[in-house]
Amino acid sequence: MILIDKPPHNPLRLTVFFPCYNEEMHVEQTTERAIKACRKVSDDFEVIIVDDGSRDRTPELADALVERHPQVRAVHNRPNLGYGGALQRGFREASKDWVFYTDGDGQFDFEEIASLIPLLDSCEIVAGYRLDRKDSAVRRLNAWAWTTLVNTVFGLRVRDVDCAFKLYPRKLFDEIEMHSMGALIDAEILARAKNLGYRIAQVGVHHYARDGGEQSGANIKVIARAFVELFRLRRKITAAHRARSHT
Ligand SMILES: Nc1nc2c(ncn2[C@@H]2O[C@H](COP(=O)(O)OP(=O)(O)OP(=O)(O)O)[C@@H](O)[C@H]2O)c(=O)[nH]1
Ligand SMILES: [Mg+2]
Repeated sequence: MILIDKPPHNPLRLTVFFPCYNEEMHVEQTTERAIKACRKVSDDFEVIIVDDGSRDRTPELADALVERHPQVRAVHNRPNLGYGGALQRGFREASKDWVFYTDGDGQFDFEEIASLIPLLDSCEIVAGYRLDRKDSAVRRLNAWAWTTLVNTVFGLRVRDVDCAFKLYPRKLFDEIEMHSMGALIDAEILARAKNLGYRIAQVGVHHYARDGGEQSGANIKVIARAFVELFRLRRKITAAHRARSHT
């Protein structure tokens, strides 16, 4: 077994970030909820709003939140880099030992971070899975097929690969490269972490219907891009694994 040198989780030094693309309806409430939940689990935390090239009022609202809350930072991708580009930015900007992300549109409950932390006693990564996913039957079926495909291709055993509710040790992001700019980003991080020997625990979390704003997660372009990236990524990861085994 590979032993990972992981930072302490008691006390928990925590970065929480969430990507926002045209989330003017949600960014304020999401930030307030993030701060409230962080206060309950950490004395040393930061909240990062990753504005991904939004064209609505998200950027100004995010900058105003920074003025109001000393724990909050805002970073702006210009132009929009896509979901994967937004997550990459959040992981690269994180400065605390542990980094948690979720969506910026209120579909998850930050308070459930507390249920991830005890699992760090026995693993290095905690991935959520949606207990009662509030999406259409077609999207749920697609997500099941996608998770099955990703698990098969990368030898993973995750229940809900794209669930935006995960906690990682920040040092992982010094050890891996990230290339996915689209929806494949979750699979890429988990697959690369697994190859380095990181252990993944899983916990059920609640999921809420999106209450407005722009819906785009089921966009056909997003799905097509994820498929193309999946097979490219498999080639890259296999090559990286071979190179490591020869050194
Ligand atoms: N769609 C999309 N979301 C982005 C992008 N960059 C950041 N995000 C954020 O990523 C999060 C997830 O995107 P969502 O569009 O909510 O995806 P989803 O939850 O699968 O699907 P719906 O909410 O049903 O559209 C949200 O907080 C978005 O604001 C981007 O380029 N496209
Ligand atoms: Mg959403």
